[in-house]
Amino acid sequence: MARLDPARDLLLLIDIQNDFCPGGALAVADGDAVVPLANRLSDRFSHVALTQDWHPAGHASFASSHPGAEPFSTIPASHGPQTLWPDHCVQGTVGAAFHAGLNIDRAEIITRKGCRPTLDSYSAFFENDGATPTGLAGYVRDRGLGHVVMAGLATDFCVAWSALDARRLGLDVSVMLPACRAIDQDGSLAAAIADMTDAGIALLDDIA
Ligand code: VGL
Ligand code: ZN
Repeated sequence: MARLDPARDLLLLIDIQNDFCPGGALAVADGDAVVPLANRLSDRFSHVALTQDWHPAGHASFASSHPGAEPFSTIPASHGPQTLWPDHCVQGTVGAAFHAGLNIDRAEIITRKGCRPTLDSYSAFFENDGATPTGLAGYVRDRGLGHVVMAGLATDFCVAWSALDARRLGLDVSVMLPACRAIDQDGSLAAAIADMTDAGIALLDDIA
């Protein structure tokens, strides 16, 4: 496993947006606690990238788009089961904005995802069909980055899916767990931790 090298590694901060913080539409418990840690990491890394969940109104992942469906229920989609969420991170809304305390000034690139009306995207690299690229893999490859260090929201969805895709792309991946918070729905956090461990992702307990 690659050692952390903040001069060469990419820090990828996932979805640190108002809707995933307390008071937001899809609030993650204690989600805003990651902000100071993310800022400390940003100060240290030479390369910083951000993702922003960025859905059009009426997105297919919203329960409100499926008459009679409850948030947090699951429906079949062509690429597998899709969890239905409360409306969140609608393009241009306050909920979709980065947390006001997050230092975004050092970001080299901001990848917006989940922009296609009928396709969700947890991962920073591929939408939920596992095939449609967001473009971030091209950035990582073209910039010659080999190790991605991740933090953000939510551990068990967008962080885990991004980390697993990064491994599939052949990258070394570390996840800074203290700078992540989970939705933890029906054991989803334990499952995500197990999947990341099995994939050879380094789960780090302090941001050293
Ligand atoms: C996320 C559910 C729906 C996340 C985004 O950022 O983890 N989760 N959209
Ligand atoms: Zn979303």
